[in-house]
Amino acid sequence: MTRPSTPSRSHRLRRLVLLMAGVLAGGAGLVVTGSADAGTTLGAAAAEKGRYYGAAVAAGRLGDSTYAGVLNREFNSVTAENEMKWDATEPSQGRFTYTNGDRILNHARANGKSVRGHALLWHAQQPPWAQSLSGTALRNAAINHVTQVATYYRGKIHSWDVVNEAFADGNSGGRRDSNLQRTGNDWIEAAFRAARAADPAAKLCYNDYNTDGINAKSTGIYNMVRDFKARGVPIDCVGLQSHLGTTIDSTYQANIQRFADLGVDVQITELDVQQGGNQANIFATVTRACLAVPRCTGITVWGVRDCDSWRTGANPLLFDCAGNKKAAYTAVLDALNAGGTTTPPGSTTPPPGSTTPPPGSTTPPPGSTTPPPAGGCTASVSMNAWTGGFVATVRVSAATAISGWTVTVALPAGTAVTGSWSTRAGGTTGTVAFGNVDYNGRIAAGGSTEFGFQGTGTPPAGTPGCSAA
Ligand code: 9MR
Repeated sequence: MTRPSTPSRSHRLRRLVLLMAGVLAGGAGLVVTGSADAGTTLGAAAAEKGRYYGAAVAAGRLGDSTYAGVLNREFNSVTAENEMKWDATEPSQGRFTYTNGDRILNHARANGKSVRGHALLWHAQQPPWAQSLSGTALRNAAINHVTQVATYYRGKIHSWDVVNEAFADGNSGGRRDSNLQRTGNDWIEAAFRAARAADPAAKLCYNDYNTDGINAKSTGIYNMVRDFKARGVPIDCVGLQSHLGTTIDSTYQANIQRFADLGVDVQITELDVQQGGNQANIFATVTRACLAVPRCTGITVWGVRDCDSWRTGANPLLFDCAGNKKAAYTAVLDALNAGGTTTPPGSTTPPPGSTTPPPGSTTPPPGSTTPPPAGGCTASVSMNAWTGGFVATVRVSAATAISGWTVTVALPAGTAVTGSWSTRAGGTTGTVAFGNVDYNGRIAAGGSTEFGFQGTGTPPAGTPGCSAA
């Protein structure tokens, strides 16, 4: 088991924040942007900021009603803690087993949650047969593993940790020695290319620990990502695990920002924090740092309750063993609900205080004389398409407060929806109605939320319909 070295081991809150963005000079009009209603769960609050808030899930715990209750209520993204790793999915060479991975995936999808895939290649948790291979035989087996697993889950995984923990600790800034590394320094890019070919819709991430600030290890990874971007190696995001002790690096946010500046998303992938005097503050600091960087698209905590954590005795999570919310939970929720966020790319809602719609916005410009229909909702789409497939991110905006929504999308003939997140899809072909899930139906006046779907075929064109409840 790899342990990072750093850790020593209701009521409805309703704060409507209306931001008067300013009166445009020359009497052009009054511009008012309102933040969304405060979210009452982690997932809802994060969704209102265009992010996800997820948890690592163990298939064996899904039958625990306290565990499942907290998971279903609070989180809108899920990562399989162990069930999609190499030893779990290919226990003998060429024989693939997805039973436990599918249990987690199906639970997540049935409850409207997106799924992070973790992890295609890693030096740890390899099946014994792979540990005994080397050279070309291991390289071929590894790439085949990436291809098979990413193909099996094609269209169902929001982001894949394609390669996990390949850099060395300490000051070298170089790669970790491993059987995979000994197949040649290009093993990481080979894995990313194979993953892209197998699942073009998934965001492909490099994931590591002790990278939670600007240091030699994170700089080594930064240099690799910069090189990949320069040479066109497909990489979409960097995962910062963030297994934290009792302090947080003062360069935590700056480190996220420098990766974002390379043109990749950043995801906080395995957050947990040693319980102690600063736990709640550190959780809040991580949350604020992510919200401050537009390309930081989500946070995952590494487990649901303290007793579910791999860090026995550290009590590093947001819920106690009985499923009660801890002070750290409230700190995170408050940070998510506070103003001052930045809007991730693809979003069509201007950040609070903005008077200029982002490029590609389909919402009326400030000062427009055609407001959205009173009492209703509008939907706008950001489309990422390639030959044969697409991923659509849909923003649902409400002019006045609503308590539910349905977005209808007309798909061209031959096009089919293969997956969706933060919504319930009523069908896969023709005109498909996408309804809200429990945590994102309620939108305050002037607020918005996001969901997504992916599909095969030609992407739908035009503006979807939106009806509010
Ligand atoms: O939480 C996981 C634990 O149940 C496993 O025993 C362990 C085996 O290595 O892996 C843990 O998850 C790790 C994750 O996959 C990668 N980053 C470090 C995590 C904690 O060790």
